[in-house]
Amino acid sequence: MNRGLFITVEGIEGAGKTTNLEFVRSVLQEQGMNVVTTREPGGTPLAEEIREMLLAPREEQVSAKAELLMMFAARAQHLEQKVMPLIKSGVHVLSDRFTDATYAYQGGGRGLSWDLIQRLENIVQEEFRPDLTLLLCVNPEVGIARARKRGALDRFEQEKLEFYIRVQDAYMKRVAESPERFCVINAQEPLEVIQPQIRQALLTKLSN
Ligand code: T5A
Repeated sequence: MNRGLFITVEGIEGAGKTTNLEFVRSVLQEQGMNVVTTREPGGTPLAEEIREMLLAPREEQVSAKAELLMMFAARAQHLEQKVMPLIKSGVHVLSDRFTDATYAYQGGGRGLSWDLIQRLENIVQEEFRPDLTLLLCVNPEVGIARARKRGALDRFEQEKLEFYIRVQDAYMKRVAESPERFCVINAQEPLEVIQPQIRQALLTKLSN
């Protein structure tokens, strides 16, 4: 049996990941692919509990290393209990965020070293990496304004603009490191403009 593909969607707050996830799923299903969607941090009951701890605003300063380890704890659980069994059974998995977000937020945003993240990535994931990543890019000011319209802010949404600029820069560094894996979309345009572009980019990558 062929192994399923692991496809991830990335971008800063308000880039439109959640909005476009269903669209991406529909494009893949049109191609006859059996797709399950999931998200990080989260995706299993325990990993969702870790997500709640990570996102809750709190008085106590959260150590960047504690945050990093919690992201990877949630990821280890998600991979072992959900993602890998699906992929091994031939199902394609589409995830709202994965380890590129760790490089972007804990690396770019919090200033932890690429090397530290890479070591944890190797421990938790071994050789496993996404087959394809859709990166939705928006100007951080636009993304934050979109996300803030929704009301109560989580711990990451309370960061300053400079934080998201560093996050966005770190995403672009990831693209430069493995350009063959990424589809980069300018997500600043309205959905009716960007969704045909997403469709085309996905179909091109999948046919390669
Ligand atoms: N995190 C995560 C880490 O720090 N390290 C990690 O390793 C991982 C995995 C998770 C948080 O955890 C952090 C990053 C995050 O801060 P999350 O809920 O996954 O949180 O991510 P958020 O980015 O907070 O999710 P958002 O919902 O804010 O962003 P989305 O999903 O990109 O945006 P979406 O689709 O909800 O859209 C936001 C609003 O914009 C509108 C939508 O209608 C919606 O109202 N919109 C558009 N409007 C106009 N034109 C477009 N093209 C639009 N696209 C969307």
